[in-house]
Parts: sequence; C-alpha cells; structure tokens
Amino acid sequence: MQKRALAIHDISCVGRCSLTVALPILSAAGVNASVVPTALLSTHTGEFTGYTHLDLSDQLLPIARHLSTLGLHFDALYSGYLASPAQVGLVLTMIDLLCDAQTHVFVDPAFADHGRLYSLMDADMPARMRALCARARTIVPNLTEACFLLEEPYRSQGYDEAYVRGLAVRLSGLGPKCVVITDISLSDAETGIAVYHRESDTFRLLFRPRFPGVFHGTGDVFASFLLSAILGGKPLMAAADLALSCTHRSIRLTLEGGEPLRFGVQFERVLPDLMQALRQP
Ligand code: PXL
Repeated sequence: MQKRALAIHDISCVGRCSLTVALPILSAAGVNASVVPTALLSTHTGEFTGYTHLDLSDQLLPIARHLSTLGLHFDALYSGYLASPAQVGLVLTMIDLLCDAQTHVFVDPAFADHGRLYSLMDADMPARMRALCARARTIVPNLTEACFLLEEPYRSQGYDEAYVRGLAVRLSGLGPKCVVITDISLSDAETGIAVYHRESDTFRLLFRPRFPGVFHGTGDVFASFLLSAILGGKPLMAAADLALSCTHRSIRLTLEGGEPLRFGVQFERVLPDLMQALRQP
C-alpha cells in the first residue's frame, strides 16, 4: 500500500526549504504527499532581506476540518516551520482531527539555528513547541533547537558524547520515542547527528566530513529524507544514516556546482540515490 503523509510547513517561493523540499523528497520516495501551508513567503528568512510574509493561520483549521471528512488515513503527519506560537496550538488540534493511533507524528521544530531564533520567530516559540514535541513519535531538532527546548545554554563546540546523549534522553523525556539531533560536532573535521531510540535505549552518533559554510534548508532536507526512509520501511538508525548520506551529498554537489548557498542545496540530484537505496531491503 502506498504511504500517505501530510506535510505542514511554509511555502518559501525561492530558496529551497520547507514544502519545496518536503514534497519532492517524499514524492520521490513513493509517498503520497498532501500539504497544508502555514505561511507564504517570497524567500526563506535567512540571508535574504525584503521578503514577503503571509501568515495562513486562519486557513489551518478550516482545511483540517474538511480533510477530516474525507476518510483518509495519514501514515505520517510531518510538521516544520510554523509562522507563530499560536500555530502550535492549531497543529495540535490538526493532530486530533487527522491522526489515528498508527499515524507517525514527526516534528521538525524549525525555529532556530546557530544559537539564535530565526528572524521572524517569536520568543515564545520554544516553550510552545515543547507541547508539539510531546505529541510526536519522532523529533528532529538541530542542536540550537534542542538547547532552546531544554532551556539549556547553547554551545557550538567543546562538548562530548555524554553531553549529547544527555540532551537526547532529556528530549525524549518530553514525549517522543525517537530523537534525532542534527548539527553535532565533536571535532572541526566532522559534523553529524545524534540518534536516540528510547525503547531500545540505543544511542549513536553518526558523522561525515564537514564542509565549511552555512547551508540553508539542510535541516528540512535531512528531515524529509529521514521521514521518507522511515516510511520506506527502514529502521531508525539505517534511515538516519541514509538521510545523513543524502544530505551530505546534496551539500557536496551544491559546492561543486557553485550555486550561491542562500538558494539551498541541490537535493534534486540525490533523489535517484534515495530511490535506489529504498529499493534495497
Ligand atoms: O529551513 C527552515 C526555514 C523554513 N522556512 C522559513 C525559514 C527557514 C529558515 O530560515 O526562514 C520561512
């Protein structure tokens, strides 16, 4: 049976992130992807100025109420960038309206990076986002978001594996069984992710060689690859490893191609690799 996911993110017209990333990646993985846009922006808010921003909050519940009459089962509800703290409450209601016990609630908190909240983000977002993480089976914060969610000071370096494990275990204590923290570095040479699975009490760090630079939208690219691999039947660790490889390759191809980094990474060129990996048992 084909899997169905509902992706709840903004649309940024230019600058690959959010729905312009989630939709093609899920589709390439053979997932039937439905969308609810949270906001409409001309670009994402990192490294651009003068962007437009339309908050679509008043549409979320009318859309969800209509969808709830259609008799659909969603295998995953995938939330990302939300336009305001109030939208967290709306997404919680959407979960009540649209999810059943089998739905994988997959939350990318998507409100901060490099120690700071995103440009338009309200200071209440981390506290409100905690409530959404509590309803999730899987959360995918970057290290900055992990620290905000736990009210922990952010450290970009100078921490060790035990510290990262502690963050993952405490995040899981908020509710989610699976926690994947991105943007982890124990040395200058490498960057990677921390993966924690509460039921098996399994924790692993996975690394790839680090590329210098700031890569916009890679959190969304990684999360979309991860959910695609999970819906494709991969266990959490294998799915996280595949998503990390696909993200790393997207960054490498972008650097080789010379496209300005604010336009996001060339994940399109990695979709055949994802499809091939998902064909293997
Ligand atoms: O990639 C996260 C993201 C999503 N959507 C918008 C953003 C950002 C990050 O800056 O600005 C609108």
